[in-house]
Amino acid sequence: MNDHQTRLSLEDAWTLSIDVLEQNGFSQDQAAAIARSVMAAQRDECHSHGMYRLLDCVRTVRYGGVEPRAVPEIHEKAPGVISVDARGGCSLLAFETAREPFIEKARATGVAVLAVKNAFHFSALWPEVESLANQGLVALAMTPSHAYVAPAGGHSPLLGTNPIAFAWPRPESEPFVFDFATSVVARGEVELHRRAGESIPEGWALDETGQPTTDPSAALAGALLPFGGHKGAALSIMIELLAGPLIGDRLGHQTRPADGSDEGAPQHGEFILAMDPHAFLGTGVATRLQQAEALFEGITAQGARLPSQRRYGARKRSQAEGVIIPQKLHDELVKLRDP
Ligand code: NDP
Ligand code: PYC
Repeated sequence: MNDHQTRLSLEDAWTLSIDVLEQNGFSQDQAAAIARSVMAAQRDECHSHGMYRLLDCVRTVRYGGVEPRAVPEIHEKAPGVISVDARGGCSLLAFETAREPFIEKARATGVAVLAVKNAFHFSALWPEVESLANQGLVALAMTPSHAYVAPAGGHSPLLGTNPIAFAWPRPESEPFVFDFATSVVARGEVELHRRAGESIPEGWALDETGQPTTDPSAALAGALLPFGGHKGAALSIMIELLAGPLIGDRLGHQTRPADGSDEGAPQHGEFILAMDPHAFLGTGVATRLQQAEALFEGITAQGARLPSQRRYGARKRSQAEGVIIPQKLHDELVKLRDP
């Protein structure tokens, strides 16, 4: 920890988050769902979607981009399809509202999709898929975010940063989980570099004229690049299609980001798929989960790490020692709590 940072217990960080949200108009339920997500991210040291995102939540409610007291509404669409209308509120309470019926559906039908619609969506996806894997399900989630990313070979923002997250239950440890943007990094990471006065690595972004840049402000005004060139871009397009037109919601370029810039509605959708291994394997689930363990052991035996390994380590550390956030962020949050 350095002089520009402050340490908070998990309890104090939780209380500060809730107070900031409720003071700025979010209902108790909306605030709690948002705080659970940003606190999980802060605890696991996923800084780009941790407490810093509370600033976006307040900014968005102030310009009218989110309905802070929305009550989500569940719709049964088909035996394996459930939809939850966030009604302009945050995606997080919509997911939480639909989570139990979704799990029941996945268990009853073997495979189920949850379509979250009309949601202000700012969060990391891993808490959602991890929570499903903790119930023994295999889960995949994706959302189209906003037009921040140039297509491979292009020069202007069109695709979202479009994250994809996957979780696999493990018999004797936390689930295997990955969750990443299909841009080289999440835009939040570029924003954190800008706030810290640091340049970004080459290969992350283009400026407004389509030239490569290492200046985070120029990158935020320009376009991020997809990871892996045409491969990341194709995955990103798939995410736009599944979490947009397929579920009856918007593409990334039809939305407006949290800062209220650009035309369009601030809300969009999320697509979540859950698969129950029992439907595929019956009594053979334990054997097959053990087979998967051999793959994980093979990876770590080479000295490589599993996605989520760092995060679970950070979780243990934060549970013992609390979280560290920039002093500047703490001051900004206190100001939002005590206007
Ligand atoms: P990263 O590029 O940091 O990738 C994160 C994933 O890769 C994690 O699962 C991480 O595991 C894993 N990982 C990182 N390094 C390694 C390694 N060396 N070996 C194995 N696995 C590794 O994240 P992004 O910047 O792309 O995305 C960050 C977050 O932003 C995500 O949670 C995403 O959901 C969120 N996001 C949300 C958006 C939205 O619209 N709501 C839009 C875009 C992004 P670990 O955590 O253990 O390090
Ligand atoms: O970090 O790219 C991002 C992002 C977009 C929307 C929410 N997070």
